[in-house]
Amino acid sequence: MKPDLFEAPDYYNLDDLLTEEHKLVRTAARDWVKRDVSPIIEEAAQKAEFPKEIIKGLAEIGAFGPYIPEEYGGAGLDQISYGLIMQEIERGDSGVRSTASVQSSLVMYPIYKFGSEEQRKKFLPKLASGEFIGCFGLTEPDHGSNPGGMVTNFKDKGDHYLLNGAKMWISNAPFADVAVVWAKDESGRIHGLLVERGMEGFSTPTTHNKWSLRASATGELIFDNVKIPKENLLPNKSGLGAPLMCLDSARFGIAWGAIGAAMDCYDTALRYAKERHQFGKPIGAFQLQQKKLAEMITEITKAQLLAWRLGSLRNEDKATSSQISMAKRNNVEMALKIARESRQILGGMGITGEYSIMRHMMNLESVITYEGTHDIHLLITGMDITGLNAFK
Ligand code: TGC
Ligand code: FAD
Repeated sequence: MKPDLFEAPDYYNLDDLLTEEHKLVRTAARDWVKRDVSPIIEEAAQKAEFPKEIIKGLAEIGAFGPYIPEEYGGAGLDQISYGLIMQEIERGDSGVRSTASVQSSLVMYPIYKFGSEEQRKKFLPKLASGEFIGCFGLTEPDHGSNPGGMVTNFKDKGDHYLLNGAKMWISNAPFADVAVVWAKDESGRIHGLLVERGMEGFSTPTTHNKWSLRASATGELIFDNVKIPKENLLPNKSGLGAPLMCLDSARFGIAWGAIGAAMDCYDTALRYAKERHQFGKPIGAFQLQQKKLAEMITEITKAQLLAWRLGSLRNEDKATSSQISMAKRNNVEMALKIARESRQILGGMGITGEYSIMRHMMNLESVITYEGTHDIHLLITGMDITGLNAFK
């Protein structure tokens, strides 16, 4: 793979909106991605292996629990810092950002928000340091966009719960130490349970043959009469709203992360367009290529503004779920379109692993599907503005 020459575009001087702390956090993440992710990520993706050696670095840049309070091992940062970290990581690879998103927003967040003090103390510091890796089991083979229909269930057996069912498409599952699993009790109410590796009847087979997010490990969670100690139930919230609150946080991170992937594709294509000559001049001198590049930077700038404003609203605890859906949907589609256009600018070279663009493009096909598909987020916006529910 070519050396990482990335230079971040900032067409509207958005850095002026950031604090010194935001810039420091971003620089740490950006430098780490250049040093420790870029040199190894292409090979990891080609081999379809999660590069476990980066876990320590992810913890060191604050990517595991950026906004979780420091007393539990988190970085105690604000939402814009969290977004910037996700942006920089996804600039390297969406699969690496996936690992960080799941750990932070889908595992640490529910334990922090809905867990007991004992659960917080037992799990959060180890998750923050990367000693433990977590995963989040919501999706099932027959219930993806409609998680409320889940059939995974648990029964109260007096001194423990008995968990049965299966989850599918679970990021980090093959090597996770702890899974936050959403399951129905005997009355059909959804609860979160902490399922630990080694519990009898719990297995995590790997999902193979992915053309997307190849550097992220995906698997199933299978529960065959798993005995769950009662102290492993998250006590402080139940109902579908609990996992959906976690998704709000992760979707926000994706809205920023997708900008990173788009920036990397744009920056690569811009450099290539200035260096590659055809018909006696740089291809960047042709109007058709300039149109592509000009539209890309316009869309990146709009996405940056959307993400920044959403981060400010989240810092004030004012962002709605529908606003988060709009940003996730817009920014991921923007990144996917930019990846496709950038790949064309590189001609044949664009399909090789010499450049990051094709990997980003394939990764983004998952990003536009997980955490709520492109269609689902449109319907959430539709419901918000009309007051009419298209799901029911
Ligand atoms: P609905 O009846 O509308 O709502 C059920 C309850 O939840 C409340 N609620 C929310 N609460 C917090 N945050 C939100 N965003 C919420 N949205 C809804 C709602 O008020 C209600 O509360 P209550 O007290 O009245 O019961 O639910 P529904 O069944 O009609 O579904 C709505 C829909 C379709 C929007 C929702 O199911 C949905 O978002 N579906 C998409 C599923 C999804 O995103 N799955 C993601 C799986 S995890 C993943 O992909 C991780 S990838 C990680 C990586 O690698 O980065
Ligand atoms: P379906 O829900 O079957 O959707 C199929 C199609 O139908 C889509 O185009 C969808 O938009 C459309 N559709 C569905 N309902 C409607 C409707 N009402 N109106 C119009 N169109 C509709 N899940 C987890 O729980 N944890 C994870 O860590 C996790 N990681 C993932 C990692 C990867 C790589 C992938 C690919 C997925 C992951 N997922 C995870 C699952 C992901 O959230 C689901 O794939 C996603 O929610 C869509 O569900 P589905 O694949 O079952 O598709």
